[in-house]
Order: sequence, then C-alpha cells, then structure tokens
Amino acid sequence: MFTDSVRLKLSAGKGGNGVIAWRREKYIPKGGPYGGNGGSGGCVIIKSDPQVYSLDQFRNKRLIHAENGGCGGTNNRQGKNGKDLVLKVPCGTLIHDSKTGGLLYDLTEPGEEFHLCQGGKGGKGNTFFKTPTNQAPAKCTPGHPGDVKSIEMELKLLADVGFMGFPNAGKSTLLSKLAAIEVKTGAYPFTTLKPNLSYMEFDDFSRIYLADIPGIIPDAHNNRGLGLSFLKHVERSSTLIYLIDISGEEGRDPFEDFLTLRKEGEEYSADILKKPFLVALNKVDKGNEEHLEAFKKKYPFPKDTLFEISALEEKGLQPFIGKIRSLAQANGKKYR
Ligand SMILES: Nc1nc2c(ncn2[C@@H]2O[C@H](COP(=O)(O)OP(=O)(O)OP(=O)(O)O)[C@@H](O)[C@H]2O)c(=O)[nH]1
Ligand SMILES: [Mg+2]
Repeated sequence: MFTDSVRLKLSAGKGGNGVIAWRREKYIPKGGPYGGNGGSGGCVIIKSDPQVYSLDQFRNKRLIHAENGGCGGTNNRQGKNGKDLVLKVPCGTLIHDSKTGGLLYDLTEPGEEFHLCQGGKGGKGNTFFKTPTNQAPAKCTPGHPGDVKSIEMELKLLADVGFMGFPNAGKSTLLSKLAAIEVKTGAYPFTTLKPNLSYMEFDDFSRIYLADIPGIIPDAHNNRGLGLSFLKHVERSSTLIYLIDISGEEGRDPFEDFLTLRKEGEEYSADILKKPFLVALNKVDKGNEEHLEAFKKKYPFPKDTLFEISALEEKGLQPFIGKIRSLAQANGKKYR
C-alpha cells in the first residue's frame, strides 16, 4: 500500500491552567500569593524529510494531538511546556485546508517546516494578579485551547523525470539500470503498483530524480487499470520519458501506444503535453525492424528526441542518459 493522500484533524496542545497558592513559611508572615502560571501547549509542525517516502504512517489516523502544557505549581513554579509535535512527511507534500480546499503550504525543500497549529497559552497563577492595591488576589485563569485544523495532505512526488508507458514496457527495468535502486520487474502487466523514485548521480555529483509509475492503459482516465491517479507523481516532473515496447510482442502497434499515452496524459492535465519529453523505443534486442521503421516514419517530433534502447541488455543507454541529463538539467527545478 502506498498512501499519497490523507485527511487528518490536528490539534495543538492546550495551555496548562494557572493556580492559586499561598506562601506559608515560618517567619514570613503574610507570604502572599504563590501560584505559578501554566505552561504552553505544544504546537503542530509539519516537516519535510527526504528519508520519508509516503504518507503511510498517517493512513489510519484521524486525530493527532500535541502535548498539553502542565499546570502551574506552588512556589511560583511555571507549568511544563507541552512538547511540539513534528510530523515528518515526504518532500512534495501539499497541505490543503479540508473545508475550503485551499492550499496552505507546499513542502518542496528538505527540512522545510510549516507551523500549522499554535499551542494554547498557559493560564496565569494568582502571583500574576498581585498589585500594590491587591496583595492577595484569589484569582487564576485557565489555559487557552490550542489551534485545531482539519487538513488534507497530498503527496505529489518531486522527480525531475517521470516515466510513462504501458504495463510491461520495461519502465522498472529501465529505472533499475539508470538509477541506484532495485525495483521489482516482471513479465506480466502491473508489476509496479506504487511509484518508485530514485536518482542518477553524475561525475559532478549533480543528481537527476526519476519516477517510475504504474503502467497506463487506454481509458485509464475512466479508471481502467490503475487509473490515472498515479500521474500526479509525474505532474511536477520537468521532463517526461515515454517508454514504448517496440517489439510489438503484445499485439499492439507501438505508435498507437505512444498516441494513447499522450492522450491519456492530456485527459489528466493539458500541462502534461506541454512538458519536454524523450521517447525511448525499448526492447530493440528482440529485433522488430518493421515496427521500428514504421514508428520512425510516423514520428512527428524532432528525431533527436527518439532513442532506440534495450533496457534489459543495456544497449543504447549512454546517448540516452546524456540527453536525459541535458534536457532535465536545462528544464529541471532542483528539489532535493
Ligand atoms: N527483451 C527485453 N525484455 C525487456 C526489456 N526491458 C524490459 N524487459 C522485460 O519486460 C518485462 C516487463 O518489464 P518491467 O520493467 O517490469 O515493465 P514495467 O513497464 O515496469 O511494467 P509494469 O510495472 O507492469 O507497468 C520484464 O520481463 C522485463 O525483463 C528489454 O529491453 N528487452
Ligand atoms: Mg514496473
């Protein structure tokens, strides 16, 4: 299970109550008021952490509460402040207000913090109310409640490059060859059920993040297959790679596959079509010249965006990687 959307109610801690107390000590007549203030309630902070990959940890939670402040004590003791609650989320998490749907914050950089709920202030003890004219006030105030917010967190992965392809086209195989990651691959459709994210690192230590998402099939926008919901994870990529199985083994026309992927992407969001892209014709090791030639002939975009590769046998990858690098670095926003 990969959770990329959760609804939560978050509550900051309540402030501790102030107290009434009197100083009673030998040789100190009329000791006066001695009640301390309550401590503040803990705040709720949402923090992006590159080590966190999904919103799974919030899946079955409804209400999360920060610690309350402690009550004041005698001896003018201040109550203990409640601990802040820091919720760690992946980079790319958007925080929406549940009621209005409005965007409250978009956590894109690692270590970014969003203070969502302010903890309640502590109440005042009776020492606070002591004045020259009222030396013995029998008055204290309760702590204030903390902020309570209902939010929806939505994760849209931040990869520079997003893969789009039919099931079995070889997306996960390609990711495992390009990036430092072991991903499940298999000779059956829908091997990938959740997005995989990894990166390529270059000689100058620059990195390009790649996102492999579950396969897309015709009518995915009508929720066929795994639907288009995973497209949100390539929505923020600056560059797309359409991976096409050129072997035609599955009985489809590879060029039709390309058109279908473009169409399904457009159904999801017109912006997807505007992204710079590369097309990789995969599985050339299976040698289907007929499909290859037909595709090249029909391909209406510049020829330098078209690559013939074999992900499995690692053929044709070097020029392809070079192009991914130059395109993604020219267009990409560095998120991590
Ligand atoms: N001959 C050959 N087979 C390949 C190549 N690339 C991938 N395959 C095979 O194609 C099958 C599907 O590969 P995956 O990488 O799982 O495909 P996918 O696009 O991630 O599939 P889904 O996750 O189901 O969408 C596996 O059996 C791979 O070994 C290639 O270049 N040549
Ligand atoms: Mg896969």
